[in-house]
Amino acid sequence: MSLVRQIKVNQLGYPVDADKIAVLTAKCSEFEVVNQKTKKIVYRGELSEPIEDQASNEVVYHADFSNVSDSGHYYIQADGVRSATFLISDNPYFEARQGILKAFYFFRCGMELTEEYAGEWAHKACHLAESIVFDNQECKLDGTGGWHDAGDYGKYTVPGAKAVADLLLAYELRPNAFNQAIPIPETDGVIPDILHECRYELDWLLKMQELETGAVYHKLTTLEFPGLDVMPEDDLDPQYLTPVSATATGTFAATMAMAARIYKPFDQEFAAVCLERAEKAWQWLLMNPDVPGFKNPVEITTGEYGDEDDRDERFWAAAELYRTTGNENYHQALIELADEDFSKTEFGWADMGGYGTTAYLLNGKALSNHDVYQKLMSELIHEAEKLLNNCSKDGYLISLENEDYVWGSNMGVMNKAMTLLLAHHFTGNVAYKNCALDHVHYLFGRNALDISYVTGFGDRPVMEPHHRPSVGDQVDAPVPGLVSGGPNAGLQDEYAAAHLQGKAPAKCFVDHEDSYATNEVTVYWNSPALFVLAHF
Ligand code: G3I
Ligand code: 9MR
Ligand code: ZN
Repeated sequence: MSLVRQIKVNQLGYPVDADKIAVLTAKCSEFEVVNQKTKKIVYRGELSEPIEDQASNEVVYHADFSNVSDSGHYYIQADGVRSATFLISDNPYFEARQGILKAFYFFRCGMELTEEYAGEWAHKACHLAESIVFDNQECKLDGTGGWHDAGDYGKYTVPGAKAVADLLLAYELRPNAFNQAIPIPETDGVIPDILHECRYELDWLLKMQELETGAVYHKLTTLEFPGLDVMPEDDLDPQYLTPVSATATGTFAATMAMAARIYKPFDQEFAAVCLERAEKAWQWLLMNPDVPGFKNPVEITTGEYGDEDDRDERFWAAAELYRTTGNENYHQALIELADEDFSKTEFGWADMGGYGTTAYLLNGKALSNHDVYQKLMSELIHEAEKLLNNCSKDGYLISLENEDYVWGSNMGVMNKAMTLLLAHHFTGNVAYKNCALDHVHYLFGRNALDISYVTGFGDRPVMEPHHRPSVGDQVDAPVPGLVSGGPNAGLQDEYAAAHLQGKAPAKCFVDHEDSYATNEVTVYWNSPALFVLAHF
């Protein structure tokens, strides 16, 4: 990695009307904002008082240049050091937003990615063989399609459902952010590309449901991970449909209920199938109230996505089914679950209560139980207030606490921004939205490592993600638009353990292909980033 610059900015830039702050790790008397083209100094300012940043264990200073609001390219200089060149414009994140959505196309399994759409990252169709049902190995089913999970080629129901849900929610709340073609092969100018892209995953998710019972297979992977340089089409080991789980079935019911609602204006037939399947999954959940959390069979060593608590997934499913159908049975189920003690504000692959809360609140006060509505709203606001307060103490202005720098911390960064944006949606309090934007600045470079955590975007982006196609192809640049996991103090891979010992949490990251615990990519780290960017 190149030397970390002492002036950190969002390497993409800042919206014209937004607050604009750079973070400096060196003290200096004043800073200057320079117009890149004219070389003219357009603003001079003084640094803030020193701020002790816990997460990076550094003293930092803020340079506030919010007053600069003419569109253009700029950089900041102070005492002979300078920042990246960045853009101030009305729409500085447009390309990144398109790229982060396009990344889902690059994650596609089971079809050729042609040069027309994939450019130099084109590759042949992969994982076309029938899948073996692990518990009944005579039985083989079609499991083709969908998105690969991550840097590996597994397809897992729960994280796949989180990814689709973020995209569908982004579309529901911000349809105008998806007016323009990406383009992808299905682009038709009628159905927005984001819905075409989600359909690719939804069609696969439908294949994960056991038709006789309504339950949903937890995952579909090979027994072991393939080598890191294996291209998808060369990964020919048999793939297995593992036993079903309640978390998979719950998230399936929830996303299918969402899809039934959102696709209805475009494709009634598909919407009806989604609803029927969602209700079938719900019936299974009702008949199976006590299900142990999913455990990998001993022969299978790929990702587990284990989760002992399925109440949040049931809560989410009940909320979406109620919102889509208006059926009081789902409402009653939701009311009962809302009383139980689990987080109602999280958006992770393990804790999904936030989606249930969002669906219930979006459904509106009139159709809700007064007490439950108030309770969920106040929990969401309470969480947003906590995040706001965290940001005010953080040198890089984000809401993560030291213990949040875990595997996939960038999902945490974007999930928290999502929480703030939803709180803004329901209250109109712009402080929440501004704070969400600070999380975007962190993702694109205003962080302790001066790195953009999104491949292909920013002047110092991640270049060596733990992503098999990026490692295995002959192309120097990684597949673009991928959100890397980010700093992880857990150091759970050998490379991180060997190179990052003793570092502060926010610096436990290495842009190396072997570091899967810090530098892998996944669909469900991309998806909350897309939700967030749809707001700016
Ligand atoms: O939340 C706890 C925290 O309370 C605790 O203090 C901390 C200590 O390390 O751990 C935190 O939990 C971590 C958890 O991620 C947070 O989501 C676990 O240690 C960590 O092991 C766990 O990592 C998961 C990883 O799989 C290993 O199971 C990641 O969330 C998950 O995103 C990742 O998913 C993998 C798939 O298995 C396979 N495909 C690639 C994908 C991405 O790497
Ligand atoms: O590539 C795998 C990655 O997708 C997973 O997140 C990670 C943790 O489950 O495991 C990676 O695979 C590694 C395996 O666990 C250990 N041997 C090296 C593999 C990386 O090539
Ligand atoms: Zn594949």
